[in-house]
Amino acid sequence: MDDKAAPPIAKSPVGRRLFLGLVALGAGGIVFGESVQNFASTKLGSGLASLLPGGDHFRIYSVTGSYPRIPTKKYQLEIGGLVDKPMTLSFDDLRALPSIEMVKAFQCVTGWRVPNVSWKGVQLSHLLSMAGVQKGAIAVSFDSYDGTDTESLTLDEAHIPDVIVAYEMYGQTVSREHGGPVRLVVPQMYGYKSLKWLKSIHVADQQVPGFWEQNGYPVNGWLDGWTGPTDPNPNLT
Ligand SMILES: Nc1nc2c(c(=O)[nH]1)N[C@H]1C(S)=C(S)[C@@H](COP(=O)(O)O)O[C@H]1N2
Ligand SMILES: [Mo]
Repeated sequence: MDDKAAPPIAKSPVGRRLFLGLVALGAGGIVFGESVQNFASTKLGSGLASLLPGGDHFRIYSVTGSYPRIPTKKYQLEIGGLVDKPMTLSFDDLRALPSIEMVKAFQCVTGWRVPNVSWKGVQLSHLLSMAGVQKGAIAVSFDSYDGTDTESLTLDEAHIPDVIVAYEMYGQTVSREHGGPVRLVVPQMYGYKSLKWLKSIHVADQQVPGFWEQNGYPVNGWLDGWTGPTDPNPNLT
């Protein structure tokens, strides 16, 4: 992989260290969208130790090195592409839809795994049936408010019941650093499929590999049946 192809990447630190630990790859350097200095103050204040890597704890990732700030009042989810009824949903619209709650392990390719994460959100399959998937569609693409990360699922994968558009994590609105207010959660696949700061859902007649896949990760991110290297692209993680 040519390093120049990779955008600036955070080297998987936690909290403020994410901001401080950014590594620029390639000649372009980094343009910061906004400061992230206070992003996790509540959590850090209430238990720094619980966020440190090494145990059963999340590491916070952002391929852009910053975290979009999206107030719930301004949040919008676009659904379009090969659908009968393209739509834009607000945070309140999403919350008003039938929801599911689930408790699942969350696992990153790099080896960390968090058991028993509770999520609440709307099944992707429900959103797809609301929008009305048209003939010829075979895949779904996802864009992030970070402007860089993208993901994709086959239409069949998108209909798996535990694939959700999540707005709550551990009983609270998904936090900014975890991709809030709304992120995708695909529990049966590696974490990179669970796109944070979800902006849009696009139904299509072809599957376009997402950001991580363009950087060496398998398009098929199933936890079972992983045949790739433990860390397909250490530059990214
Ligand atoms: N927008 C966006 N979504 C993303 C990522 C990212 O860098 N940007 N990283 C992915 C990876 S590799 C993992 S393991 C999880 C990590 O979720 P967390 O940051 O909430 O721990 O988010 C995934 N979704
Ligand atoms: Mo990951």
